Amino acid sequence: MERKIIHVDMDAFYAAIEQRDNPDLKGKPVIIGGKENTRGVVSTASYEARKYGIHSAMPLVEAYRRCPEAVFIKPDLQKYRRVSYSIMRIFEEYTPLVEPLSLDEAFLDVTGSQKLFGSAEEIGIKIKDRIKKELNLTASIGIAPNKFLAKLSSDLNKPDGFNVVNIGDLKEKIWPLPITKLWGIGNKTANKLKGFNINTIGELARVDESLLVKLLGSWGQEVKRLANGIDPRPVVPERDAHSIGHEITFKEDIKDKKILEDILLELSQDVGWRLRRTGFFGKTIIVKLRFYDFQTITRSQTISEATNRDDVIFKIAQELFHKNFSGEKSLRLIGITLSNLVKEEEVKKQLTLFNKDNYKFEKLYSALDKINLKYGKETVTRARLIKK
Ligand code: TTP
Ligand code: MG
Repeated sequence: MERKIIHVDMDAFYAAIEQRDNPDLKGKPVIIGGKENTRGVVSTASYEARKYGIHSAMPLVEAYRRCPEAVFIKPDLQKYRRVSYSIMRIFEEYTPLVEPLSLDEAFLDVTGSQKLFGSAEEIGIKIKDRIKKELNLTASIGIAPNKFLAKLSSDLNKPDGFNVVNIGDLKEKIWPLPITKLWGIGNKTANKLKGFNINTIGELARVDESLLVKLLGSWGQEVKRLANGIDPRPVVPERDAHSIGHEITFKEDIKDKKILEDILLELSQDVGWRLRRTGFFGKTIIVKLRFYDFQTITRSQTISEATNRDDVIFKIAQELFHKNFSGEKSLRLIGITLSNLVKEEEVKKQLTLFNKDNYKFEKLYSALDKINLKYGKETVTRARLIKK
C-alpha cells in the first residue's frame, strides 16, 4: 500500500504567535530574536519583514539596517513551546506516528488512519482548520508518499499552503523547483552545481551520479535518489527513537563564534525540552558540524549521569564546539543530538545518594515545564522576575 505522509510546518512560527497575541503587530514587519542593534541573530521574521530580505540566523544589526521600522521582540520560548505542545496534540489525535522535527514542524504517517478519519487529504484539511480555529495560527501542509516530497510540498505555496504531490506529479510540480529548495543545499552549493548546468531538481535527477558524488561526496547518491522522488525513510515517533536531536542548516554560512553559540543554546533548549516531554534522559551528547565545503564532523561526549537539563547539554555542546571549531572555515549546519537514551523510570531506579541533588534539579525542570504548559507563561517563575 502506498504510504501517505503529511508534513506540517507552521508559518513564521514565533512571529505569527506574537502577531496573534498583540493585534498592533498585525501586518507589520516583526523580528523575533532580541532588541534591535544588540548582539545576536534573528530567530524568525514575519512575512512582512521577509520582504526586506530578512531571514533566520541573520545578525540583528543587519536586520535593523535593512528595516529600522520593524518591531524587534525577544523570543518567549515558554510560550512557543506551549503552542507547539497543543499543535502536536492535535496531530496525535489522527495518528500515533508523529515525528516532530522542531517546535513548529512534524511528519505524520497517516497511511493507517484513513479508514477512521477519511483520506489523507481530508485529514490534512481537518488539521489545518483545527490549527486555525483552536490556535488562530496558519500552517502549511504537504501530502505525499514520502517524507522528502511531503516536505517540499508544504513549502510550495507558503504561507497558508496546502499541496498534494504524488509520484506522477514529480515532473510537473517538483522538477522545475530550484535546487536550493532541496534540504541542505544553500547558495554556495547551488553556485557550484550551476557551474555544471544543474539549476533545478529535475536537472539534478538526471545528472550522472558519479559527478554528483564528486561534487557533494557520498551525500550525492542520496540527493540523486531524492530528486527522483525515492525516499524510504520511515516516520519515527520520538518515543521509539534511539536519539533525540535537532539541527539547523543556515541560509548563509556562518563563521561568527558568538552567533554560533547562541544557536547552540537554542538547540540545547529545544533538545532538553523534547527529552523532558518524551520522558527520556540522554547520556551521550553529540555535536554535528558541517563546514561550507561539506566536510562533516560529529563529536560526542558521554557523561556518567544521564541528563535532560538544557544547561548541562549546552555546557558540553559548547565544549565540543570550541574544541572542533577554529573559526577558519565557516559552517553551513550545526546540530545537537542526545543518544544513549534512558527512560525516566530507569534513571529513578539508578538513583544513588550522590546524584540525588541532580535528580531534584531534573524534577524541578519537568515540573516547571508542566505547570507553565498547563496554566500559562510564568505561572512559576524566578522571584526576581516578579514585578512588585
Ligand atoms: P522555520 O519553520 O524554519 O521558520 P518559520 O516557521 O519562522 O517560517 P516558515 O516556516 O513560514 O518559513 O522555523 C520555525 C521556528 O524555529 C521559527 O519561528 C524560529 C525558530 N528558528 C530559530 O530560532 N532559528 C533558526 O535559525 C530557524 C531556521 C528557526
Ligand atoms: Mg515554520
